[in-house]
Amino acid sequence: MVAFLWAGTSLAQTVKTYPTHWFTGMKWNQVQLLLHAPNLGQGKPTASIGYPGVSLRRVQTTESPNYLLLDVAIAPTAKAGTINIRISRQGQPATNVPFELKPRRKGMGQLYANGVNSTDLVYLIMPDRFANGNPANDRIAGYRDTICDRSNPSAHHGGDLQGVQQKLPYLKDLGATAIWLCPIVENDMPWQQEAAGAISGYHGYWITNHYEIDKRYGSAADYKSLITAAHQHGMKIVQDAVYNHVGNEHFLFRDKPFAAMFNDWPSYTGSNHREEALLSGYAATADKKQMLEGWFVPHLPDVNLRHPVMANFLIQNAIWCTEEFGIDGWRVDT
Ligand SMILES: [Ca+2]
Ligand SMILES: [Ca+2]
Repeated sequence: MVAFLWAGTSLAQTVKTYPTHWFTGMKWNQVQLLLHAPNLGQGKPTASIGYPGVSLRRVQTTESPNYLLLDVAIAPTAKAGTINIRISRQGQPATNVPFELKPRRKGMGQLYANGVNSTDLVYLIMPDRFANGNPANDRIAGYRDTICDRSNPSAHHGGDLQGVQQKLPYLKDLGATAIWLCPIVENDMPWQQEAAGAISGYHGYWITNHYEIDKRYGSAADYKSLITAAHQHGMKIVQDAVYNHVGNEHFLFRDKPFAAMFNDWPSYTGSNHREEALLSGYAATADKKQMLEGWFVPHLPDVNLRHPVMANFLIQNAIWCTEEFGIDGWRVDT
C-alpha cells in the first residue's frame, strides 16, 4: 500500500511543509500550509485531499515558483492520521505529500501551558553559555558556522539542552519555578560583522527555520525530554519568540513567497530604535515607520507582520510549538 502511494512521486520526499504537521481538536482549525519544493507552483497546480473531516478551501501560488499555499479546514470530528495531499501539475506526474494530524496533547493548563505569573521566579538561560551536556553536538557538519571556542566571547561555547536538563536539580534548589530559554530553534547563520565586531549567532536570535531545533542545542527529542523533566521538577519552560526579524539565511527570505512579507526599503535603512515614536501622539509618521520597519541590523530582515501569510506562519508556529513541545509560556523579543 505504501509502495503504491509513493510510486512515481519522487518529488514528495523533497516537499517541505510548514507547519510540518498539525493536531486534532484544535481551536485553530483553519490551517494555512506552506509547501516548498523546486517549481512546485509551476504548471497550473491543483490539489486535492481525501480525508474524513479535512477539506481543502483554497490553493494559491506565490510570487516565487517554489511554493504552494493551501488553506485547509480540519473539522472537530477529524481523527488523527496521515492526510495525503495530492498535487497535480501540467506535464508532471501527480505528487502525494503526506501531512500528519497528531492527537492533541492532554492536560492543557495542568501538565503544560501553565502560564507564568508574578509568583514565579523565572531563570533566564542562554543555552549555548550554560552547560555543555553533550560535546558531540558542539560542531555540526554542514552548518554555516562550525566554530566552538570557549576562549572566544563571540563564538559558540557548546552549551545545549542536555546541559540544562542535567542542571535542573540545581535550578530547583536555587528556587527557580520557570526557565526562560533564549531561542533554541535553528540559527544556521555564518558569523556577522556588527558594530562591536564579528559575532556568531550563539544567542539564538538569528532564526533560519522556526520548525527545527538548532542541532547544536540538540534534537526535538532532547527539547521534549528537558520539558518533561522540568515539569517533573515542578518547573515551567518559557520559549522565546522573535517577531521582529529573521536571519537572512531563513528560507522565507532566501526564497520569498511574497516580497511584501518583509519590510523593504530602497536602500538599507536601520531602525531608529525610537520606541517613544510608537507611544507619543505627537510622533512624526516617518519616525514611527522607521522604528517599526527599519532593520535591526543588515543581516536581520525586518518581518512584515501585516502580511497575512507571514502572520499565519508565525501564529501557527507559536501554536504548533506549544502543542508539540508542551511549553508553558512565551517571552516575546524586540
Ligand atoms: Ca554541546
Ligand atoms: Ca520591525
